[in-house]
Parts: sequence; C-alpha cells; structure tokens
Amino acid sequence: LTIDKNTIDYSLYLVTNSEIVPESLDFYDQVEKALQNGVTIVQLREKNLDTDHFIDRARKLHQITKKYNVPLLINDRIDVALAIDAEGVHVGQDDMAAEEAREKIGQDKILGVTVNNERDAMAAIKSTARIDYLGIGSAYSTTTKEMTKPILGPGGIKKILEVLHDGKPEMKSVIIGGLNKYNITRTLNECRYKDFCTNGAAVVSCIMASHDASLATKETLRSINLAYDNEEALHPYKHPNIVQEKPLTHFITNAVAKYFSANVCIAIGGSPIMSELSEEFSFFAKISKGSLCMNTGTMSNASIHMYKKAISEYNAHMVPIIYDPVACGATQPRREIAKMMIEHGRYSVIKGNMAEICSLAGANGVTMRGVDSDLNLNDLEIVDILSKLAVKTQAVIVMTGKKDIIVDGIIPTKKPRVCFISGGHELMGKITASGCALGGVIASYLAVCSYFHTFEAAIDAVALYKEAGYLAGQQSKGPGTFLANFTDELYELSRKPYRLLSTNIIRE
Ligand code: 3NM
Ligand code: MG
Repeated sequence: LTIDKNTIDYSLYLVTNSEIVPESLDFYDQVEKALQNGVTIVQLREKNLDTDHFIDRARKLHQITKKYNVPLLINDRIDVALAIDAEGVHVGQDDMAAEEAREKIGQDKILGVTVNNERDAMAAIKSTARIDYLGIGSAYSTTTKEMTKPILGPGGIKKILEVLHDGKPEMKSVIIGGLNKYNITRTLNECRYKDFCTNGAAVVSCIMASHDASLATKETLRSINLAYDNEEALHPYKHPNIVQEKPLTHFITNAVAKYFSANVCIAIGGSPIMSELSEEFSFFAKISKGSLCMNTGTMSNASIHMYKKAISEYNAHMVPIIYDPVACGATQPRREIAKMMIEHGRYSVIKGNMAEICSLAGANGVTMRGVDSDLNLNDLEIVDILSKLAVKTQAVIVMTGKKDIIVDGIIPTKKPRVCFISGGHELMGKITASGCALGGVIASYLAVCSYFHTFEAAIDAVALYKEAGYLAGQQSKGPGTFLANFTDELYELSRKPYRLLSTNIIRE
C-alpha cells in the first residue's frame, strides 16, 4: 500500500485488542466490519503473542486493511512491521525510542508516538525522528490498558495541544483512552487550543468489544464528525431507547425525592444509583452511558463539599449533569450556594420552576425586570431571562410550570432555540417530588444522547413526562391513585414507539 503522508486520515483510529472481542465473534471480522464502516487507520496491538503468531496475525490483518486502502500500523514491534511491510509503527513512552524506531523503519513509514504530558510532547517535537503523529492519552480512565499514568482530561490535552501548536503545528495528533460515542463529540470540541485541535480519536473497546462492530463504528464516526462539523450536529436526532440502553443515573437528590425518583427512573428503563459517598463518585463518573442528577433541595453544611466533588468528577469525565437548584432563592445562604454551583461546574441542563430559575439568573448577573414583584412575567420576558441564563451557562434551561419552557444555550444560534410544552394534569402538582423525578428522567435521556442533542433530549423527556401525567390523570381518583397510574403510564410509554398524543410541543 503506498501512502501519502500528507493525506492520512486520522479521524477514526482503531487500535485492536483481540482479547476483548466477544467470544462468538472473530477478530478479523470485527476489524473488517470497522473498516467497512469508516475506520480510517488501524493499529495492531498485541501484548500476549509470540513473534511467529504476531507476524501471522499482522500479515492476515494487512490483507484486509489493504482492501480498504487503510494504513496498518504495528504497536511496538518494528520487526513485525518490517516483516509484513506494514505502513508504520506506533511506540509508547516505555518502548523503543522514536529515533531508533525511525532509523529501523526508514523515512517513508508512518511513525506514531504516545505522549502523556507536556514534557513528552516537547521531546517529540524536538526529536530528530520525524514523528508523524502523537497519540495523546489517556483522555479518560480506561479498562483496556493498565492505568499507570495520570488521566489528562480535556484540560491536560489542551496543554499538550498548546505545546504542539507553538512548537510544531504541522504534527498530527489523536487522543486516546476511554473515548466512546457518548463523550467523543464533546471531548474533541473541548480539546482545542485556540483553533488548533486534534486530528482524530483513537478507540479500542468501543469497537473491538462491541457485539455489533458495524453499528459501533458508524455511531463512533458520527460522533467524531459532529465534532468536526458543528452544522451536522443540528441534524439527525433519534429518540433514544432508554429501555434498551439502560443508562445509569447517579442521583444526589433531596431526601423527599429519593424514593419516587428511583421508581420513576426504573419505570422509564433507567438504572438509578443513590449515593452521597464522595469517594465513589469518580468510579461512577467513569461508567459510560451515565449521568448525574444533581438536586440541592435538602442541603446541609456537609453537602457543599460533596456537591463540589461530584461536579468536578462528572465534568472531568464529560458525563452530563442536570442541576436542579430546588428553592435556590429562598434564603441568602441558598442563593450563595447556587451561585457557587454555577461558577464551579458546567451543566448540560439546569431545571427549575420560575422562582428558582429567576433567582439563579439574578444571582448570576442576568438583569431582569419585574422579578421583585410577583414574578408576573409574560412569555417574552421569561424567554429573555431563560435565554440569557442559557447563553451564560452554556446549558439547556428547563423551566417547569403549567407550560414548560426549554431554551438551548448549547448549540450556538443567532437567538437561542426555544420550545414550549403544554399538557399534563393538575394532579402532577398534588404529589411531592414530581419535579425532582423529572430531573432523573431528563438525566436518563442525557446519558444516551450526544451532548449536541441535549436540547432535543430535554424536550423529549419533558414531553414524555407530561404525556404520562395526562394519561394517569384521566384514570385517577386523587393523588394516591395518580402516583400508581403515573408510574404505570411512564412504564408503558417507554416501551412503545415514541408518540405523544396529548402533549403539545411548540418549537420556535
Ligand atoms: N493507550 P479504550 S489508553 C492503547 O493513554 C491505549 O496512551 C492509551 O482503550 C494511552 O478506547 C489506551 O478501550 C487504551 O479506552 C484505550
Ligand atoms: Mg507500546
């Protein structure tokens, strides 16, 4: 295979691992499916094969990659790469030095090097080895490779990109470690220094361990393309199947809401975890397909530290958070904590009633009129406040009420997108924690949607909730039977094709 080093496409870089391919599937088929569906470059990484078997595997794999005109790189083993005339090699920091590797493989082959920090990056830039690209990792924690080096997160990657930008901007790079279709878009977007970004994402388990490598590749590629082409982000949103995807939602919520929120979450197909033990937050934040429902309703002096810890863990791992600032305007201390929450964290969604949202907006410098009176604002004034808060926090704002109003602060548009949802039933206001439990429903949706579809996901979650409320209300004698009927309706609606008949959704 002849390669033009100037046109190598690093966007979806597959690193193989034969040990995690599902038992009933074949390693070569798995890689071929990935190639058929858009993997742009492949690295054969074998940690437990002797030389003969390694060469044999490399030769077979090379036959396949050549069919798709995709370069094959060999991890660590120059001898194997030379034996089969692979297109290149990749060496880690603990492997052969880049200069030696370059000398052995010649000038024309692709040479990639792993860098874990700014020092490594600086060395790679100064190296005489003519390194073609850097693998920057580990972005997040991963179970694929033993974690001996610190996790970089987008912050650490940015610093490395800065070194690259200032030292050798023509050098290509990919990020690696714990990337999957849920976090790739947002991560690639955050991993920028000025306009300078990485050239792609490298993945192992999200494709190699998949039971459907074709679909996994398509979805991963789509998430990557979304990052490089924001326009596209506005396009295809598909209503997620919560029942099938079984996302995990970690609730830090108030004492009143715990039981009901967990039941509602299970009813729609999610899996709730209620934990306030901050030592285990980093563990939850590392689970893919997860989210945090952060409800500060019954806070105590001890909870502030716990909130901060949760926010920073989930933010570091790019896991979506919904923030529900219950009664945040009630007292001065609460207003201060709400302010701290906004300054300290990034949220996918912020949800509250009019009083809460207005208080939050006011505490965070959004100017508004009429709030001190009796919140007698018209739709235009409300949308104005929500829009300002949305843009300021770069979050989707969900304001609940008789008519729910949702405003998008994530996708940059001339005017933030707005959606009004009406329907539901008055009995929804006669049970406790119905708003808090909605937070958990939104959280389950966020867990299985791209960050760029937060607005759509929030709309669908709110509408589903209202529809179930309406249907339950029709059959209920009062709040007691409503509780049961509501849970049943959520359960049923979530198991049918998504179609709402009694809820009115108006998008502006
Ligand atoms: N190198 P997954 S992380 C091979 O940090 C490798 O340099 C890493 O696997 C580094 O996509 C990693 O399954 C494994 O998380 C990445
Ligand atoms: Mg290595």
